Amino acid sequence: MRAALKEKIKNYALGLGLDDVGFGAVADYKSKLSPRIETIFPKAKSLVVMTFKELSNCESDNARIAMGGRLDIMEFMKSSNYKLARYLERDCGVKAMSTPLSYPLNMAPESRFGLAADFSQRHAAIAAGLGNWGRSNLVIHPKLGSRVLFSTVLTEAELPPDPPVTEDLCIHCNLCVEQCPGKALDEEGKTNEMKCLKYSQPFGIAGSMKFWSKFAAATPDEQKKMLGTEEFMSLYQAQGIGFQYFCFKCYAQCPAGG
Ligand code: B12
Ligand code: SF4
Ligand code: SF4
Repeated sequence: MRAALKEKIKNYALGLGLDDVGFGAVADYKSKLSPRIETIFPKAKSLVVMTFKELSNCESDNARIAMGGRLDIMEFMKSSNYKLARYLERDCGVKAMSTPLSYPLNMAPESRFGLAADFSQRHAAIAAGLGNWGRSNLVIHPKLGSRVLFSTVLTEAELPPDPPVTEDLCIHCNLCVEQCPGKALDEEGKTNEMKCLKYSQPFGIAGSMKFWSKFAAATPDEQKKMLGTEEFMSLYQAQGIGFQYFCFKCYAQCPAGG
């Protein structure tokens, strides 16, 4: 009965056109920094984790083309999230909740101003047997490699979990560490978030704070000039589209998997 429901859900999810789907038990979700799943959805028993392979856009040195590919995949992911959760509720008769694949994030100090998500997609992927940690701190999928994104639907249905990936998929080539422009991966098992952010999101929150502090201290004439700069326009654009990544190196260049 549970196995049949799992199969039905799996077929539906794969039919959406995504690349892989895994099932995990809530008890196997082991994120130290994110809140317990019970605080989000008390009846949740299973995680249905979807895997999406990113296009080659992320290899491009053109930051707009690279981010354009990310925006495309995020749209597909959000729609798949909603469709799968709705399928569980409407067609399978079980409660389900989608989880954000990136934003919104909790901006309170205890969540490190948005750096610890309410739900960790990497820990969910590991619980659902979709991969394990690489030296980059990204989750490597056995067939699809590092260049994948994850999104999860939580459900009250008890679905048989998939076996964990136990082998080390990272080939320890050290490319991610060497190629990181921000030296954010030097310490094993830890991403220096501030160093990563400086390179990967130059027009993110830190860039915004820098600009607006300068703006506040400027004369009206200087302010007028500042609003005509590439810096302001870039901040405006990054905010308009949610955020804009300028670096995909650890993610796009990893040779593991497949
Ligand atoms: C906030 C965030 C960021 C922040 C902070 C990153 C961070 N250290 O957590 C910043 C902006 C820096 C960032 C950068 C990137 N991100 Co990001 N990010 C997120 C987000 C929204 C939340 C992450 C979170 O909650 N972190 C806090 C908790 C979970 O981290 P943690 O418990 O401390 O675990 C960390 C370490 O302790 C360590 N770790 C924990 N347990 C273990 C166990 C072992 C054995 C090892 C070795 C390590 C290890 O790994 C973690 C990474 O530092 C997630 C989406 C989501 N909701 O999950 C995407 C997500 C993690 N990001 C993703 C990506 C792709 C990126 C970037 C490549 C940017 C880009 N251009 O796309 C870089 C990669 C940086 C890197 N190599 O670590 C993907 C990763 C996919 C994958 N294949 O693993 C995610 C899952 C988005 C998604 N929906 O798929 N990100
Ligand atoms: S780039 Fe090399 S060292 Fe880094 S995660 Fe991939 S396989 Fe591992
Ligand atoms: S996204 Fe870029 S800056 Fe951030 S850890 Fe990866 S390679 Fe380094």
